[in-house]
Amino acid sequence: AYSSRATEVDAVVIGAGFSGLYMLHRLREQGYSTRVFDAAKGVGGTWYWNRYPGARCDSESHYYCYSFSDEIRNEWKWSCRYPAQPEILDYLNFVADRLDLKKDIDFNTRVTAGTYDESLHHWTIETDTGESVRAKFLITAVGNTSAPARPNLPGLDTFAGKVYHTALWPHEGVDFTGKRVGLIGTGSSGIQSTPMIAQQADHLTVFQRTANYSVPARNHALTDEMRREQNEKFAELRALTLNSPIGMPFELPEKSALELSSEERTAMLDKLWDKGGFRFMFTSFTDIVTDPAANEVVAGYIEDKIRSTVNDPAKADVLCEFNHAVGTKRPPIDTEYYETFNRDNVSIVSIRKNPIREVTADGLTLENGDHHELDAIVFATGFDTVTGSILKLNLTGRNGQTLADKWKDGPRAYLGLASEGFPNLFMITGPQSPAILVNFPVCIEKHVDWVIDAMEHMKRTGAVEMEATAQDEAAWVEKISADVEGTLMTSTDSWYMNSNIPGKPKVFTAYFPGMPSYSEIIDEVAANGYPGFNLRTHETAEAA
Ligand code: NA7
Repeated sequence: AYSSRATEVDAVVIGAGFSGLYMLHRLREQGYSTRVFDAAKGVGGTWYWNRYPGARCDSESHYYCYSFSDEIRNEWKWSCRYPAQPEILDYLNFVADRLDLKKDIDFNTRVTAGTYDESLHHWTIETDTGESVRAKFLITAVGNTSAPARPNLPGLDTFAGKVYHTALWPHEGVDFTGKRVGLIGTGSSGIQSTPMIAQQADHLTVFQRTANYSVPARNHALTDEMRREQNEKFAELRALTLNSPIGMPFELPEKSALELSSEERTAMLDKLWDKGGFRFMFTSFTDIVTDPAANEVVAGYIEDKIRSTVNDPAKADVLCEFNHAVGTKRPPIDTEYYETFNRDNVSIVSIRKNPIREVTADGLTLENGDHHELDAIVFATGFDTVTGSILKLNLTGRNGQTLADKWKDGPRAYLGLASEGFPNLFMITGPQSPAILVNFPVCIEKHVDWVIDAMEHMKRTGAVEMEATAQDEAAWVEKISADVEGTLMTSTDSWYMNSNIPGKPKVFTAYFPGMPSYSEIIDEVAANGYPGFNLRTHETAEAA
């Protein structure tokens, strides 16, 4: 099939998830010849790989989807408030088929390198299928949680049982019946899969390094009536979405937790706890991640809920062994996570002060010598987030500089979209954009549309090269850190802080003030002829 494909195109897009699919659609609409590569066998990105039991979206279905097409929105019916992974994957397949996108995607194909040629102004993209493709533009649509990370536990290769990672889950599923399962990690993936694995396994032991603060999702089926209402209110909800820092159609919080009496606070939190999901964190108070006292109010409330849910005080103690401020790591939402610890076949082990020393043939041993016999180990240990998936592409820009080298002290991405030294490279949901703090489709659509506008601008003005300036990029990088200074976000090791994996430089990796002000900034850049970028024609490029 490859021989029929063009080896010189306008654009190469890497990734066929939410970002890559919409990017391909827009590029094609504008008449750019495009090739898309994805290592998976199908579309879906994150939703292709993360097939662990319980995997589901934490944004509600009616806004965790594309907004660009009324037809697509009207034709698709979500079954519930928070759809599970198979349904989201079905949706992305539906969109890809509806727009006839798959014919331009090379599946089973991993990009192994990309190199910019300064004299010819194009990228050469190499793949593990031996292809080499030239493109004027290289667009990464590789997501932020796409490079699974697994700690190198000594002895893991001697383990006689099965080893899984939530993000690399076998497509045929896993049957844990009769098995003693150890699950490492209590982020969203661990918290979603724990209740499901517990229902099947003979025994489940959750190994927790960091106690998390989870809030009930309160998932439910959607009735026709509910869907009709969501559709009728689409414009109103969309306006709320675009006005929201996190890109969700929520009313913004108005008051500091500290302005309210203790009864008022509790009443507010009770109401939101019952509603479920992200509203609890994001519509309660204005100052949860800026004021330690406000933070303590919310953390204390969650702790009370955990202690009143979990019957065994010893288990509750472990689940409440908090060592970070609530909201400074990605907040999980759950379906019966804490309730699951009331089952006799589920235990929780703190590995914070007593880490895993080694894996043996029949289980794992902690530092203090405690040994846990296991038939299977599930790593819910997350990802080399944000930069991992981009750096894996082995990109080399101007003057032979690699992106890995340029980003050795942390990502440097002007507007979260481009990087100096890497002309005509655009990153959808790139580092230092708000993406990881925002309902992804909102940021994705914004980025894709912005990139298309930039390419159209180049076409109109005869530019062949668009490159961020070192100066404006430096100012942006500085702003990213300055914006979170003084907040609690910097107080924790988290993947927001690039510090979930040993050895990565600890820097905040997102634009913090939220989607609306970010959109304003990048819209203004577009409206003003792209200040902060050098736009070169053939002639000026040669002169430079
Ligand atoms: P996360 O949120 O990064 O969670 C990973 C979890 O694994 C977290 O509890 C980590 O503890 C734990 N972890 C990581 N490495 C280790 C080692 N070496 N030993 C013990 N425990 C470890 O990943 P998820 O897959 O849950 O979620 C990723 C995103 O997907 C999520 O934010 C949503 O956007 C959906 P730590 O907190 O680092 O101490």
